[in-house]
Amino acid sequence: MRLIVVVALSTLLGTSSCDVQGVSYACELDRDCPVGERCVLQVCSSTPAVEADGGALDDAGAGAADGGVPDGGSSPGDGGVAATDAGASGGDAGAPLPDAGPAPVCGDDAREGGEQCDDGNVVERDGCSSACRVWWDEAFPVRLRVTLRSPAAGPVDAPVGLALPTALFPSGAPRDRACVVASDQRTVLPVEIERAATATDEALLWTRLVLPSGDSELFVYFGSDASCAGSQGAVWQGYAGVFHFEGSVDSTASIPLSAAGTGTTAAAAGIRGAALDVDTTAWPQVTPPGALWITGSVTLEVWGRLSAFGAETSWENTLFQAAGGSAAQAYFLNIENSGRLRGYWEDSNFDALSTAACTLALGQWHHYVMVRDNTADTVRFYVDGAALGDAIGFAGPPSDAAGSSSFIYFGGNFTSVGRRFTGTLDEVRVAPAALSADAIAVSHAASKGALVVATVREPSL
Ligand SMILES: [Ca+2]
Ligand SMILES: [Ca+2]
Ligand SMILES: [Ca+2]
Repeated sequence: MRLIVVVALSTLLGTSSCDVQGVSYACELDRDCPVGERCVLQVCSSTPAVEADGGALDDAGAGAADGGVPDGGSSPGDGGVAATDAGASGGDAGAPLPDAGPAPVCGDDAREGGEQCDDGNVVERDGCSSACRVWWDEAFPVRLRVTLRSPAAGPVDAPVGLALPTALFPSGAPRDRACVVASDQRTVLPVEIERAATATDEALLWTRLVLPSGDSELFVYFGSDASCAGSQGAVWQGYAGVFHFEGSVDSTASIPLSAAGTGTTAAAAGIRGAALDVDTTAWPQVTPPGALWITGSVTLEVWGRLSAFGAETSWENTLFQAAGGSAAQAYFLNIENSGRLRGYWEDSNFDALSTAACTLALGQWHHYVMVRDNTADTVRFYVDGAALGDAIGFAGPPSDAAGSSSFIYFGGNFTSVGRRFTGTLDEVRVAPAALSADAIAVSHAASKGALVVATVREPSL
């Protein structure tokens, strides 16, 4: 019953900003909240009225919250919530008393009792759930609170990769669906399920948002039959092709991918999920190249892990080659044994090495990028999210459209065995635009899982 006094006093004081109906306030600790409220799931809440009477907490002493009014057990002054007085403490000597006050009603536009919010309705997905929780949709019993940390200096509209450990899924819940929701508990973000969780392995998801600089949060809801999948195009908007090499979802742009050469590519462990082992006899190709044949601005990205250095002394370790037939090459990128990236195209015959080199060692994953900016007339190279040397100017872009037998090779080279890539390739992307340095830093971090600094299951296990 003392708790009733707590609630009444809090109301009397009337100074709590948390008392504003339909609005909740973030907190880390109880001390961040007004008197009478506690920090529950990082939101100020008057939930302690319910916590009570286990009798172990606020009831122990003569705290100010008790108002000094002894509860003799005979007064009908219970203005509040029923059923909170069942505990042994607090001096309830007599028989249980009838609670005169009404139980909280969710949807009455008044925040009461344990309600985290009350927006005047019992509608889901509007920031305050049908159970008056700061929760997107009560149909989903579990969510993950994901804290992201962007390495970029400013906001970046970028795909963000998430990995959800199988152990976090509710028992028996579908593992092949999830909804990703922004921190406002309203905005549903695009989602692509790269790989559904299995009994023994994590789920891999991609979403897309304008990622602010520094820390931010998003939520992944799961445990329901409802599905938010099917918006892959939105996740990869602005890309001509994205290849995860993950079974049936190896290309988000539905670009047919096949093996070129005389051998076969083999599935392997990648920087994220599965990848492809390639060698001098087999590598993935796209034929015809379709939207991947780009003569304008372009960004080429690939994760590669060399298992053997190229056999030649120049032009080794091809990452991309867009060539073939009667068409001149639209782009070409390799990582030389020296650790320099080389870019090339025709007919203006651009051929340049990065002005700096990285340290290239066998067995290590690296993220290689070339950006051709046809507005600035420059080429920029990146390794592992950072610029490799200076921008390099060029005189003119490639001029040929794709020919009837043109192709895109990842790791392959049609002129020389010794120039091919031997190792593993993963997460290949081609965008018909000159992506910014920030976007490339985010892409690098997103693929290797480095954007996520914390994943908390709510409710906890
Ligand atoms: Ca209410
Ligand atoms: Ca609502
Ligand atoms: Ca992969």
